[in-house]
Amino acid sequence: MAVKTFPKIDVYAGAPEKKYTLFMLMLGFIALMVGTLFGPLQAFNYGGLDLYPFLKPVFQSYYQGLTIHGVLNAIIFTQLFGQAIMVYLPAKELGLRPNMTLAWVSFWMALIGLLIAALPLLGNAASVLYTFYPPLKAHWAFYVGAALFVLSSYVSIYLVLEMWSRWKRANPGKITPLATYMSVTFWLMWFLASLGLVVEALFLIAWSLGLVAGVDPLLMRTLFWYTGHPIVYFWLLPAYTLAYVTLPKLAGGKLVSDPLSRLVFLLFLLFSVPVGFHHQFADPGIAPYWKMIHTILTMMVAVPSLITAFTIAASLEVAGRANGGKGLLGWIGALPWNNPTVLAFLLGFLAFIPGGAGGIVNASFNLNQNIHNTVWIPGHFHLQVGTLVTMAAMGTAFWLIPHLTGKPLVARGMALASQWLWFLGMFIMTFSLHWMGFLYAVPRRSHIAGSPIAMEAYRESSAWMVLNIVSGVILLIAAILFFYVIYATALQSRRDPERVMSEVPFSEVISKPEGSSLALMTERVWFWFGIAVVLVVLAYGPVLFQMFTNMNPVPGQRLW
Ligand code: HEM
Ligand SMILES: [Cu+2]
Repeated sequence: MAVKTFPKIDVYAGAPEKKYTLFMLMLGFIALMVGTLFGPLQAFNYGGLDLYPFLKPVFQSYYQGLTIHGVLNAIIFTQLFGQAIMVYLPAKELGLRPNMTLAWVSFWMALIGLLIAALPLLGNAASVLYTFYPPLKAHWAFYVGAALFVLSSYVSIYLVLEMWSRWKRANPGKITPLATYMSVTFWLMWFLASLGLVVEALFLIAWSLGLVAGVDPLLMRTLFWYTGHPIVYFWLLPAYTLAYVTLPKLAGGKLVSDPLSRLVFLLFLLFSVPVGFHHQFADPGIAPYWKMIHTILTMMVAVPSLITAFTIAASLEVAGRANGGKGLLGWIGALPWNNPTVLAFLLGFLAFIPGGAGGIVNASFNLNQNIHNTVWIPGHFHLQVGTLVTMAAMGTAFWLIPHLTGKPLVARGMALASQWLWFLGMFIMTFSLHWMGFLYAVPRRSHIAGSPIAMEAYRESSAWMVLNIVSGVILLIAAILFFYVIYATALQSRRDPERVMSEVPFSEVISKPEGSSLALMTERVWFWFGIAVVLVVLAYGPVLFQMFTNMNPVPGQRLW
């Protein structure tokens, strides 16, 4: 393959959506890099090692760092990745261009919102963690910036629905192609899911500007978790989409079933939202009856992930056998483990098994009391978002950045090493956090290394603490390797002209949608969206009505 330097060619002239996708993606990775910076320091904290006094000139507290970590990693990075992938994939699949003016509007809304929110974050005026529960009260710019950032995703919803309807008009009676179907249901789910946060933001902005004297903490938490659970599916589904529509091909096989994959996304549309009380099992003012209903609905939303486990595993087995793997487990060894993208997904899904199991524990109403607000919880979700979602994004970057820019991946060995180390570090850290939370009730969100009393109280968990330090070191190295690889790839001046032309690696499927009654049923997207709305109204309506009609606003506090 010829690798030449083409300094003057505008490679994006014929494909402006590539530039948009690259910008969204790289902005997301910049957020991830800054947010991740604090990760190892937090792991050291839970190992009894306190490096925060050294940060003092710039960062004022553990909690300021933790807010930046949560906001940049879990809100900013994840959303930008979704806005990149879930617009670009349908565009390529349908062969259509999104409305580029609006695409750039969404980019600028995200960037400006991010910058507005960053000022109070960096100035220690919004150290309220990424859940920003009232009555903790941040600077207004934090809420306004965050709101603008989230509203940017509404433009993405429009972009995809508009491309979809353009395609439908040109292809009457045809079944929506798979990646587009996933993207459409994903964005509709997000629209429904985000409404809680939008309403909460109206309250918080009015409050932080002094227009109202107080807000009701219970109502705010309920609105927050209305969005707060489905937001994790908003993080997860781009990774699933990539696992369905690209991973089988990258691994050398085919997706086993297209209709079943649609069903998974339909189930997420239906059940992602009406489950938020599983974050409020310990809250007063919500009847146990309602908590039980949300428990059952939460178990329903585990089903599409179980189907995913089978579908992806079967597709990988097809790939392994196509590559010559024999016997019960031989196909596993025959997968292309030396492909950094495939490696990232394989390891990410491996972590997802204990991650999912822990999630079922969390959701099991009274079991939740054992682990609620302990470090078990960050142990759990670093397997999900910190490992699977993040590794899916990192792995995808390894082919997507070359695909978008025409620049070949540099330091492939480092890319592979970064994924092994990230997986290993996360595995060790989450293992120890789970046990520290479960066995010793070590609280999450606590600067324990800075408190001799806490260190004394949790002395018995010191063996697990050592593991946290080890994991922090490993993850720091993993992060340095990964960010080196992607910036060195994106910033080099070499371009490989053939790669600019390369296709998105869409998988072929074994069981096709044509002629499938399941696929036809799932195609009635607006009908199912209506059902999703009804479910939400049933699961939230009565409780929210009661809360809105019995508000107890309290004044804000700044305790930092
Ligand atoms: C180098 C990698 C990372 C390390 C070592 C790390 C470590 C930690 C630790 C120890 C905590 C618990 C802090 C506490 O409760 O006081 C935490 C919290 C958190 N992490 Fe990470 N993390 C890493 C990467 C990530 C990534 C990639 C994401 C998401 C994409 C993420 C999302 C979060 C979130 C949402 C919290 C909760 C913040 C809160 O409780 O307010 N982390 N992290
Ligand atoms: Cu949840």
